[in-house]
Amino acid sequence: MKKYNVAILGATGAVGAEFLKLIEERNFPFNELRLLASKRSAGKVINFMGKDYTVEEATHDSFEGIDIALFAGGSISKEFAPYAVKAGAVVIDNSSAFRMDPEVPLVVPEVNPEAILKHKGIIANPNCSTIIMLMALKPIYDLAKIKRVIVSTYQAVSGAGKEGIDELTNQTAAYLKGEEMVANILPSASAEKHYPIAFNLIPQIDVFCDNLYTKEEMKMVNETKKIMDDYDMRITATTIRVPVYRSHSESVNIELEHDVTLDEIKNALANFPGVIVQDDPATQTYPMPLYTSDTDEVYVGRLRRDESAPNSFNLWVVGDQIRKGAALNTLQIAEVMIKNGWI
Ligand code: 3JN
Repeated sequence: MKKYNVAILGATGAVGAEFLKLIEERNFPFNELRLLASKRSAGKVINFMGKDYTVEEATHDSFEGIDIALFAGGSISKEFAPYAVKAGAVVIDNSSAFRMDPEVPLVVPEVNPEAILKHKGIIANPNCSTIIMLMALKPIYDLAKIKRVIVSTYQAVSGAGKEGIDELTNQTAAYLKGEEMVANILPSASAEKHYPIAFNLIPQIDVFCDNLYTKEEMKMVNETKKIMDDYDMRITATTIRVPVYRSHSESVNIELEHDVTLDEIKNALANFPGVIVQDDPATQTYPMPLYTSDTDEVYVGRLRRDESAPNSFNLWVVGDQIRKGAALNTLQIAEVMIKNGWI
C-alpha cells in the first residue's frame, strides 16, 4: 500500500494530539510525519510509535514534499493553507477559515463523501457540533426530507482547548475549597468578560453576531445547509457551554416532510455507519458524555415523537467532539481519498 508524507499543523494542541493517537490506532499509511506548531511549541519532542519527533516551527516552506496536511484548526490555517497547496499537498482544515468558501468542500465522509471530488487543494472539516448533529440527521433525512431543525447544544469545555479543561479543574477545586473561582478563558478567550464554568452553564460559545446569535450557532445553521446541499432547510440553534470535560451533547427537534414510524428512524440510525443507538427507557439507556468520550461513534437516544407537531421527533445526540467532531472526521476524509484513489 502506498504511504503518504503527512504534516500536522498544530501538533501540540488537543486536536493535534488526537491526530497522532488516531494515526496509530487506525494504522494510517504514513511515511514521513512532520509535526508543526507555532514558535512557542517548536523544539518540543513528541515520542510517537517508538520514535522521537521534534516539533518544528511552521513556516511557509514547511510543506515541501508533503502529500496530506492535517490542520488542527485555529487562526493560522488561513495563512498556511495556500503555501501547503502550492507545495502540492492536500490540506484538510479544522478551522472555520474556508468552510463557507464555495470553492472548498465541507465534508462529513458518511454524509457527503462525493463533495471531496470538487476540491482544489483544500477540504474543510465542519464545526464539531455540526458534524455530531449531521451524523444523526443524515439517515433520517434519507427516509424523509427534514424541513426544520431546532437544536440546543451542551458543549464540553475541551471544545475550548486545553485551557478550557484546566479552567474547569481549577475552578472546581477552588469552589470546593471555598476560594474564588478565576475565569480567564470562557466563554471565549477573545471575549471581553469571562465567567466561571464550574457549577455553571454559559449560554455563549464564540462571539455574538449582528443577528444576536453566536458564531457557533450560525456555524451550525450555515454549515448544515452546505453539507446537506439543502438551502431550504430551516434551522435554529442555541449553543451552551456546560461543565463537562469531553463530548458534546445535543437536543434536536426535527420536522419531516412526511410521517415515518419511530421504528423506521431507529433502524435507519442503527444501520448508519458510525452511529450507535442507545435508546431504552425501560432500562434507563441513553447516551451520556461521560461514557462516549474517547470513542469514535455518535450516539443517539431519547428518540420520541414531538406530540405537539405533525411529523416531528425529538432526539438526544452525543459524540466526542475531539474525535468525530474534529480529528477523526479529518482523518476519515483522507482515508476516503486514499481508498478511492482520489489522492
Ligand atoms: O467551542 C467548541 O466547543 C467548539 C469550538 C470550535 C472553534 C473554536 C475556535 C475557533 C472553532 C470551530 O471549529 O468552528 C473555531 C474556528 O475555526 O472558527
